[in-house]
Amino acid sequence: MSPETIWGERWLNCDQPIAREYMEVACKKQSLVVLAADKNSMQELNDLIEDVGDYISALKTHVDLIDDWSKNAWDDFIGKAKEKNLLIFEDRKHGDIGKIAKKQMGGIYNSRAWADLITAHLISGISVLDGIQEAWSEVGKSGGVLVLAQMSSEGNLLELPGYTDSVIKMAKLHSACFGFIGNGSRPNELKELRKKVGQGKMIWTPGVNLNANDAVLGQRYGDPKDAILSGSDAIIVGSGIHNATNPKDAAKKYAEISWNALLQRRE
Ligand code: 5BU
Repeated sequence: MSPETIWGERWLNCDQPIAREYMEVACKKQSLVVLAADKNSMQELNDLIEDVGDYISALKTHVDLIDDWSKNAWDDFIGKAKEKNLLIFEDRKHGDIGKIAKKQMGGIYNSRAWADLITAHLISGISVLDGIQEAWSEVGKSGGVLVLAQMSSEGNLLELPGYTDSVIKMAKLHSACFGFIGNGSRPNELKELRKKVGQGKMIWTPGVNLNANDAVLGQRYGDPKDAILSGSDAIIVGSGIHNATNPKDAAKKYAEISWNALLQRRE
């Protein structure tokens, strides 16, 4: 079956090349899983990608939580992820004014060179998207921003009346906007978000874990199938996979659940 048949309206309306690339990879791998690779050493990251890389469709990183980070080790790791056909998504949560966000795409980590996707808050206005876009274009790369419309953590201030609506309104028409982060732990909120976003943008959701009791420090978890059926296009799973006794089996399980949910959604 073609990606168009599988993704339906989303394929037709999300026509950015990078969104199409994600949807194609998801079909090839039969997985809507984005791995949140929250490990602290390069060795652990390399082992993890080797183990589960075939069952995920994108790799989400926090480059600044690695103890033994070096440019060479990182480039190697990104190379391995690319061999597994993964989009690289740095969860930077930019939030500064445009010209600083642009500079922050450089620096030691130089995420403009390797990140295909990056997160941003719109708390300081739309210029953050302009800054990120300019940074990519200066190194001859294009990428997409996942804008935080909701969060999974308890008591987050994005829930204040009007915030999510304003973010969607501002970001939806910006060419750097790949889509929105939605709250994977609350299917009803997600359904509302999908209605507001429409079909033309991705919604990716953290806060997904089959074991809701694993949530610590204000994290909230919801079910992967519910998230996809409520309009999410990718489940972002961290500890549900990397803390599992057998990460490969866990990744396969999340992949299967997410893929079956997508098939069910199109019926
Ligand atoms: P977990 O181990 O599945 O809870 O990891 C979740 C990941 O998603 C982690 O890297 C967070 O930084 C990230 N995340 C989140 O949990 N909630 C949010 O609202 C956003 C990102 Br945005």
